[in-house]
Amino acid sequence: MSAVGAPTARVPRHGRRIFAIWLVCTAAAVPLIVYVLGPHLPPGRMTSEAGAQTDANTVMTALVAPIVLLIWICVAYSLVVFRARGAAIEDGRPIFGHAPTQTLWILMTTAIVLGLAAWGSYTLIASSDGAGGGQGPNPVALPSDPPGDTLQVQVIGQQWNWTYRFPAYGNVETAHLELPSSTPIELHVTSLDVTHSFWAYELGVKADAVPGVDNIVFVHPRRAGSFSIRCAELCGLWHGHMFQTGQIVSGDRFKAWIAQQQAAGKLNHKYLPPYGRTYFPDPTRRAG
Ligand SMILES: [Cu+2]
Repeated sequence: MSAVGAPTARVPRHGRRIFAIWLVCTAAAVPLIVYVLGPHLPPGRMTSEAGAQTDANTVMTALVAPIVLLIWICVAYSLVVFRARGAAIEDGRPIFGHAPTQTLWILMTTAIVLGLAAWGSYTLIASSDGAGGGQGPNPVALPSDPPGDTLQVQVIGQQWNWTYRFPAYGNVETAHLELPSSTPIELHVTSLDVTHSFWAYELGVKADAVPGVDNIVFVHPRRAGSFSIRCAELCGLWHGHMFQTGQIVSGDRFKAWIAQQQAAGKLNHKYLPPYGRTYFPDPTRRAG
């Protein structure tokens, strides 16, 4: 920083020292974040969608680390080097701006923000996994899966439980969610009564469940395993009861499971309205 009335005595080049310390710390921290912390960042890699979120979290953490380190190092350096010594209370030298620093700051923040916007737009539009994240019935980009391969699963939120319907299997209704590991999935999230939010953490899915709305979410499983399901929208007294554990299983196990569900006739239709793309709460239904 340029200062007015600088004394003629040689002033140490604080900026260069700070830069050197910052460079060493950043060179150590960024590879640690990418290679050591990154694989442990949420939400994991059970699905392509979750993997893309883990990648995004890794990139963001690696990008923010140099900025956070610069702030910490400046503060620590100031505490050590610039702290008042002796009894006299003196003001520091006034600072009147520094054009190169300000220009660099504007250029760097612009580059980071525009770079992230370009990367985000690219992954949204060009990804072969599609862009359905529960934003509505018309995702801006569809997955490039072969047509006919996709399994549609309707997720119905209801005070206070989740129910699933499989239109490809005669609208069989289940109280538990199992998904085949080798098949692209298209979740259709909706609600019977109030706004819920279908949050399947390990799948990388969080989609609002709203009556009258068909929110589409694409899921591409990558490996078998169990995942937690929660409601992420305070929906009434037993909101916390909307917790389940779902499974991603092999295609054969899924076929056996769904056949079992069909055979058991676990249909809940006397409680739930017949299958539709969306549902409305009782008063509207009664009003026709
Ligand atoms: Cu809920």
